Amino acid sequence: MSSAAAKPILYSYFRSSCSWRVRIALALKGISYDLVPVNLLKDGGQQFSAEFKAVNPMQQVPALKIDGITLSQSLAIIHYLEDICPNPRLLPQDPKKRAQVRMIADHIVSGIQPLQNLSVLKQIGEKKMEWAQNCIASGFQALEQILQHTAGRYCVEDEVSMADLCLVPQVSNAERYKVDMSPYPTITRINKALLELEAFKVSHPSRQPDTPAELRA
Ligand SMILES: N[C@@H](CCC(=O)N[C@@H](CS)C(=O)NCC(=O)O)C(=O)O
Repeated sequence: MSSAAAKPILYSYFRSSCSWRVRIALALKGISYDLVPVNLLKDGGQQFSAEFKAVNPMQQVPALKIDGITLSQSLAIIHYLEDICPNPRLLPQDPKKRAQVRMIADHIVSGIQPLQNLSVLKQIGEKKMEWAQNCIASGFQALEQILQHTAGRYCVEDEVSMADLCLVPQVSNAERYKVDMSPYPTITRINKALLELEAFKVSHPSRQPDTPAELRA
């Protein structure tokens, strides 16, 4: 991103875990941006408006307008930010560790979050709480075992990586759906350590321009 370039615009919803991943990356890399809130519940869901569909045909947040292109898919956005702004790096140099970071990120991004996304829970109806708990719990059982082999202070050893950007928002979803976290001590420990970092604090759902007053920290 050149200094003369227009400020990026992030389409985000305060409580969206996928938006939070990108907000963390932007904060870590010190990229300032304008935020356009997309309320996923108001007016039947502002993601379904014609205006937003023109931004992201998938009708999901996040989307980022940057350097003359519009990107959706949080991990694709994070990879672009990594390419244009490599410091601090969010992928380790070592190929094995890089693969572990990608494995953990994919596990959350493809294997857990989509199963408990709003549009799926709407279809599930009355049993949505139980459904979300089961999806997250079975994903976390596997993740806990994986992290026992890969983790240091964070998901893969001691360097904050893309895996961590996916972990914290997913734990927040777990808390929201009242998942019992006691079987996952490694996930809980890493989440706590990450939440102490400034980039995770400023991007937190409780501190966004569209956070309702009653949920503000
Ligand atoms: N794979 C996409 C998923 C995006 C996604 O599921 N976004 C959710 C919020 S976290 C959403 O916009 N949901 C709207 C809906 O389900 O109607 C990504 O990583 O960005």
